[in-house]
Amino acid sequence: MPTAAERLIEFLADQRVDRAYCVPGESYIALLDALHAHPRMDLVVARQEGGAGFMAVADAKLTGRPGVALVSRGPGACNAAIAVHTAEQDAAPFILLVGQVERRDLRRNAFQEIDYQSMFRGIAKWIGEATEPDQVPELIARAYAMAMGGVPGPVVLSLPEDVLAMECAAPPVPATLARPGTPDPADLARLAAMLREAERPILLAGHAFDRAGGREALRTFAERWNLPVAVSFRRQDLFDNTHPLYAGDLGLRNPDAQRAAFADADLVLALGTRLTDITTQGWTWPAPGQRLVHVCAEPRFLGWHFPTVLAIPADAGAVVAGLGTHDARAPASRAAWNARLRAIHRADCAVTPGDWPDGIAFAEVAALIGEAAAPDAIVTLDAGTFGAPFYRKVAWRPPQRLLAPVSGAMGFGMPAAVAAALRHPGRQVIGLVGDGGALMTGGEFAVAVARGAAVKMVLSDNGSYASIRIHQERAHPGRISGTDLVNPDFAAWCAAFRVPVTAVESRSDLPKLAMALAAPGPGAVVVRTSLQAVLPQPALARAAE
Ligand SMILES: Cc1ncc(C[n+]2csc(CCOP(=O)(O)OP(=O)(O)O)c2C)c(N)n1
Repeated sequence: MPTAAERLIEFLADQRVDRAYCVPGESYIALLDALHAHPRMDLVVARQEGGAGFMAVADAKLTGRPGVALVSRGPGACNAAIAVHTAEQDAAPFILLVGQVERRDLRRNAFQEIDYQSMFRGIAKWIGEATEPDQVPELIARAYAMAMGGVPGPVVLSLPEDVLAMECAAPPVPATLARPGTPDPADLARLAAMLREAERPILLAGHAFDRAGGREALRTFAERWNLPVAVSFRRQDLFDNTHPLYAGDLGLRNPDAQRAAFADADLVLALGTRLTDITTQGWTWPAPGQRLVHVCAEPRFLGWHFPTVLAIPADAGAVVAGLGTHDARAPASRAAWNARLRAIHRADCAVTPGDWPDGIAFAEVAALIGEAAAPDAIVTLDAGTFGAPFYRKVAWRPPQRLLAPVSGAMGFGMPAAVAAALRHPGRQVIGLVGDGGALMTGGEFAVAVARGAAVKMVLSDNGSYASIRIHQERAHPGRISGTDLVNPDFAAWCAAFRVPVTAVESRSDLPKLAMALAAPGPGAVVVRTSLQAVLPQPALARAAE
C-alpha cells in the first residue's frame, strides 16, 4: 500500500507537475523519499526556502501549472512565506507543502510548530492540514483545484510528519478543475454594442491572458476590434510592445500626459485583472464618470473599488472568444485616438545616453539588453530601481517573457532565472539583480551552476538600496539613513560560482555586454551603476557643492 506521501506525489505527477523545489527538512522526509528517483519528478534543491518558493512561482508563470515547493515546519515555512505572498499578488498557482510536527504534538507549541491557518490567512487562497493519512488524496486534490481555479494563487498544505509516512488506504481523488465561467450572451451583446460606439476605448489586459494561447487571443481580439491595449502592472509581456495598438503599462510613475489620456477614454474594458492599486494609479483610474466594463473570473473582485456599467464574472478568454462572432465595426475617429495613445507611449520609451562620474546609467544597460535579447529570451527582474527601465524603455515581444514580481518582492530575480533556465534549457535566460537583491537570494545562482543551467546574471552595483534612497531624498533630503551599502567585490563573488565574469565599469565596456549574454552556459556581468543618474536633482546639486 502506498504511503500518504507517495499518494500525494503521484497526484501531482498525474497533473503533469514534473518538478518540485525544496530545502530539505526532517519533517517531510517521507515526501523526499517519495520523490526519490520518481520517474516523472525532478527535485530542485534550493539554498533558502524563499528561493525555492520563488522558483516554484516563476515556474508556474511559465507552465500555467502549479509551482510546488516543499519546506520544513516553522523556520522553513517562514522563509517560504514571501513566495506565498508573491503568488497571491501575481495570480500564480502555487502549492506550498509544509512538513508539520507529529499529530501528538499539534497545538502544544511544540518545537518549530506553527498554526498555518493563522499564519497564512490573508495571503493564501486556502490552507489545509491533514490529520489522517486517508485525507491526503482529497486534500491535495483540493489544493490543486484551489490554486488553479478562478484567479490562480497560493495554497498551503500542512502535513504532519507521521501522517506522511503512514499507509494511505484511500484511493486517489481525481483532479477537478471547474470550467471557467462563461459569459452571458446578453452581456456580450451589450459589450459589443459599447465597443462599436466607443470613440476612445482602452482595453486593459491583466493576468488572465498569461497562459497558453492567451497572448494570441488578446492580440487577435485587439486587432479585430481595433482597440488600444494597455497592460496591468508588470505584465508587459502580454502584448507586443512594438504593435501600433500597444499603449503602454499601468505602473509606477506613469507620465502625466499618459495618465491624462487614459483618463480621457470613453470606455475602459478591464479584462482578466483585479484592478488593484498600482494598475489603477492609486485608485484614481478609471476616473469618476468613466465607463468601466470589468471582466474577472472571481465575482468578488467586481465592483470592489470601481462602479461598472457592466460587470462580467467570467473568464476573460471566454469573453474574448464570445465576442469573436459579433460585428466589430469601430468609429472612424478611433484611428486618431489609437495614434494619440501610441505616440504618448513612444515618447516615454526614449533613453538619453549620458556620462556620469560614478558609473553607468542603468537605463543604457537595459536598452542594450533589450536589443541583445533573443526573440524568445526570458528576462527575470528583482525589485529595485535598476529594473524600472525594463518596464518602459525596452519593447517586449511575445514569445519573449518578462518575469517580474507584481508583489515587488526583492529576491525574486535570481531564483526566477534558475527556474526559467531549467524549464527552457534552449532559451536565453537573463536574471537581473541589484546589489541589494543579489545578497538576498543571489546564492541560488549556485543551483543554476550545479545544474549547468545557462543563467546569465546581470548585477547592478550602485552601493545603495537606491529605490529607497530615492524616496528618502524626496521625503528627507540629504538625510541618508539605512540605504547605503558597503558591498563585497561582486566580480570576485560571481567568480566564486566558477562562471565567466564580465565587468562593465564604464560606457566603453558596454560592447562586452552583448557578447557575455550570447556566450553559452552560466555567466555573470557586474555593472558599476551610477547612483547619481537615478537620484532626484536636488541631491545631485548637493553632491556637487
Ligand atoms: C523583500 C523586500 N525587502 C525590502 C523591500 C523594499 N525595497 C524595495 S526596492 C529596495 C532596494 C533595492 O535595492 P537594490 O537591489 O540594490 O536595487 P536598486 O534599487 O539599488 O537598483 C528595497 C529595500 C522589498 N521590496 N522587498
